[in-house]
Amino acid sequence: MSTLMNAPLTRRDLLRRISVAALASTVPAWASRAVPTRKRPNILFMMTDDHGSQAISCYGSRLNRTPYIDRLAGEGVRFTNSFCTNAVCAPSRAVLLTGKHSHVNGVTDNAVVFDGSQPTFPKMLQAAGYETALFGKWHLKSDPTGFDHWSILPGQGNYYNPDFVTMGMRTRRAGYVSDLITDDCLSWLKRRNGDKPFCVLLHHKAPHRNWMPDARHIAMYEGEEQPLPETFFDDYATRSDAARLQEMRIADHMFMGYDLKLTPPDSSAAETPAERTDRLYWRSEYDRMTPVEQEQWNAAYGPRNEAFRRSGLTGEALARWKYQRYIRDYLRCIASVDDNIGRVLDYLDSSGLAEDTIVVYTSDQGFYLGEHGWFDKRFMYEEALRIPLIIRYPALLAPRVVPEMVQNIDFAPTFLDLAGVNVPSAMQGRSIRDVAQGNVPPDWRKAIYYHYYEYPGVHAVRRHYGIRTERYKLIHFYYDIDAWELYDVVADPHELRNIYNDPACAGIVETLKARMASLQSECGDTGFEKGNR
Ligand code: SGN
Ligand code: CA
Repeated sequence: MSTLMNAPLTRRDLLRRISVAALASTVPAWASRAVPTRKRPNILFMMTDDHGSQAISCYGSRLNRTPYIDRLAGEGVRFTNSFCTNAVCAPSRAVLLTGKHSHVNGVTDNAVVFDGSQPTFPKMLQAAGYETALFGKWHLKSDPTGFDHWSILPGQGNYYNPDFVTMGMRTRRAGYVSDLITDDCLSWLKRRNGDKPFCVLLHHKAPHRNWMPDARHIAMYEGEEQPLPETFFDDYATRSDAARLQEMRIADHMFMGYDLKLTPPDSSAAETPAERTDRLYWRSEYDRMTPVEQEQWNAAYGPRNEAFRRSGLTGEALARWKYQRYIRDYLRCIASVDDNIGRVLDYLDSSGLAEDTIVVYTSDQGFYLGEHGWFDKRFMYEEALRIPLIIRYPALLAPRVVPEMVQNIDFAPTFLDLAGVNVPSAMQGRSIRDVAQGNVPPDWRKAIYYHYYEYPGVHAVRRHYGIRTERYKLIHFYYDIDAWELYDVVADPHELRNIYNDPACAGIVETLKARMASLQSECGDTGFEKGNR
């Protein structure tokens, strides 16, 4: 590992220092800082939408291989206990930009418009002399702020021939979404102002619902049975009603057309409202494909769908079939993301940028890949709560695996810290730089706090908050329900035995409630059950 601490100054370094010093007099107080002694790193922050760690080979996937993500992990720091604070898209993005919990940054659910006037790490880096850019999924509804250049998908975006909004201008582009986002990022990197360090956010749409693979991966995994998760037929026996009342079961809540790619009839007087929604949703995606793409699509799915129709599957066999269709399409979308990550890594190598560029890979939250019978996220159970997190920065970080608990509130402080910019005290996360170097501060957190708000809403997951320690997880569902769950995540990693009412656990419950109350008061998340939010 090289350290640039004592390296002689190049002309470019001197110019950077002068431009930082010049900026210091005109920037807000939070951006002023000591002139860095080490070369300021570039930041390339790659994030996918809904990529559960169960589908990443360096995280032990039983399902697929992700060679380029694995390469990054092998050359960088892989976190094995990284978590989100609120497992849904827009909230997660607001958290990572601001370094603040949802109730502080305001984006508690996907419907809230992000207040882009608040401090964010891209703004602070921009003010400190970084060139900043954003490509891909954004989902915060207000226009991005703090970026010199941005090109985003409106809303959730589409897989085929998607629209982009580029600096306010909307255009439809030919191609597949993961390729286009990567193309945009690479071409910006090639044409950018080389005197400044850069911070670029490359945020994929994939593998978000409705999991439409590109032509290159459309045949991948076909004919291979993917293992069914052990908890696929979870009967929710020990859980609260929240687990039974959700609407995110693969067997019951997936659309046959839009999700499962069984082309629905064109229209029919007999269709139910749900069938109509399905048909319209699927048509709006299918119609984006060119005739050639539609032909490729039909050549792949047509015979598979015919075989399905002939099979007449019902009950458990039908649920298993749905799982196979879902998981294969999901993994195909990831294969395209992984290939595109390979393109980015190749570019960093060939351009000589790899050594001084912090490359991050993460996802906005985890995802259920059939565990508990589910797709989607939201619940504080492990699969949605956990996020993959890999950071490669050869100039500073030796490769290692880090088990300490980190959270997406830590991203903003970490980037600022690594760039030598003061971390505002209002940020609630903490830089993970020391932890990533293997120097764990003695007071590093031993518990994380979580709060999910989007109810009533799609998938009907009840509002809940909770604490997760290294051993236990305590969850309280509230709003139109009042239910507690406690899991021993070490003895019961699949969270099948809710032990909240076990008299032997009374002491643990009491301790965890007290610890949670202190986390809530530390981050200012109090009073909400009385209707404040
Ligand atoms: C859409 C999806 C949901 C998904 C949310 C939020 N339905 O509403 O399944 O939970 O997005 O996802 S869809 O029929 O429109 O695909 S998030 O990642 O943006 O939070
Ligand atoms: Ca998401």
